[in-house]
Amino acid sequence: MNDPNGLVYFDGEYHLFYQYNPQAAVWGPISWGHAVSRDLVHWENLPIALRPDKWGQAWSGSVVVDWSNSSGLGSNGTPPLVALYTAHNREFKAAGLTQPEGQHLAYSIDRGRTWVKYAGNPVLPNPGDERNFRDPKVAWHAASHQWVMALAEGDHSVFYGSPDLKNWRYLSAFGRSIGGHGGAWECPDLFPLTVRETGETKWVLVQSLNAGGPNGGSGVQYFVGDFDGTRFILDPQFAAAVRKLGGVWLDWGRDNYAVVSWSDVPAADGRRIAIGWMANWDYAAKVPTERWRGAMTLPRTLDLRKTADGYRLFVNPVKELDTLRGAPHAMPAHVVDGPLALPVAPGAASQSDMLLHFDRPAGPVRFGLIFSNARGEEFRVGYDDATGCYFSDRRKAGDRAFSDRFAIGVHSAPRASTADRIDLRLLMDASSMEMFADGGQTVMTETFFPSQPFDRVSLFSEGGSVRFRGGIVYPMHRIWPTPGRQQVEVPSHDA
Ligand code: DQQ
Repeated sequence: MNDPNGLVYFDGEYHLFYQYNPQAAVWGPISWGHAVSRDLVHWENLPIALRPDKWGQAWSGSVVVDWSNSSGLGSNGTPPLVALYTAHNREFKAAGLTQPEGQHLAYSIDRGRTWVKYAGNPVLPNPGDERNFRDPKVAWHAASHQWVMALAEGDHSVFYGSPDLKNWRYLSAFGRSIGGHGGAWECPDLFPLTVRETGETKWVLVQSLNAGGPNGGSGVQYFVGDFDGTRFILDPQFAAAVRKLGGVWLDWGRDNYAVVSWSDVPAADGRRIAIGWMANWDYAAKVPTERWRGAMTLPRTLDLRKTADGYRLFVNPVKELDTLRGAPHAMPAHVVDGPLALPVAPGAASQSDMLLHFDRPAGPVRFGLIFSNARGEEFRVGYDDATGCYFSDRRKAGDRAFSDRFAIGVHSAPRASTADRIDLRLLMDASSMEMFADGGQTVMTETFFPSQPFDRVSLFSEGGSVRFRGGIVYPMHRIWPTPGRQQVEVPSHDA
């Protein structure tokens, strides 16, 4: 599996479609896999939703609830779920097309269980000169009374508008003049958020980039500004930050891509909830998992805050995950000088939710946590006051011979907060770590492949001591009733 697709909330269910090759555990002829959840924690697998057809593979896209039946595709008062996705055709010349990619529509009137491809496809044909023209993300824009589609096109994004999801007209482009963004833009997501400090509404454009990510390979940046129904206008202070930093990143780790958010989450909920693919195109096809490759991150909330540096997203795991917590293990305050083993519950080193607090050290001290096992494999994560960066280090964390690019191993993220206290939340899950620092201001997602589970955790410091102010470790329960349960599907193609 790769990108999450078609994230929509409808009738009590969060839908997660995703790029899926049912034939092999490497990227290949792509369908839309499908899972649903009522709580963002437990997921149920459903049959494949969209399969390749004569127009090509079913590449990334989005789903909306067409509440007013603007498309006319609903029936008996049931609003249709409408998917817009990219058909990617490898044999496009033989098929009489000038380019491989165009935008297609499919709809469902049975809660996303079965899908009908629209007879009038493609609804947005390739303009003829764009090889990379894909990943439609659609939302209703109330102020201009139209559907707006964000679409990736080469090294920038474009916006299209529609009254009915079937007829699309070009609105504008964004990103051509942004410096330092040489890779391919993919999977844009445009949505409004209320700024917590000021109450104003700002627009966020989340934008995947491959290559050009902050620690190499693919990565996800974002932009903050205004959207007037035609154009996305970048906030000037944010533009300056993009120029200065070479990008403002949603996640600084190596393993988070194609992040998109759920549409149609009830307004009363008030959350913008997103999920990403936990991998990097640098090595995604080679990771040493068995029978499968690819996983999603945990679902995360995106909050827009006004900081001293301007508008920034704060990213945190959804609160529903707290329901998986086992008995808390409190860790007392301590001065850390060298390694200090932490007594945690069995299993907690490799499957846990950890909340840890430190004083910012007075000198250039490097400190954090070491997860390790009896084979001498270890994964490190922490903060280095000499560089002002969070870091992760997976150089000794197990198998890395499968890819030269995976083996680079040490990744860093500049700390955004200037607070005297350093707050870390780490979610460990066997072969992944998701770090949310300083209330979600700096985020890193990393994968690693130890030959046996990490079963020890230590605090460590180098170059001086650091005051650990204490913390809590929760072992996390499994979400699956039986280990390793898998759904087997027989692949086929639509006519
Ligand atoms: N993956 C999809 C494309 C998208 C890319 C193909 C991003 O639609 O641009 O699997 O990971």
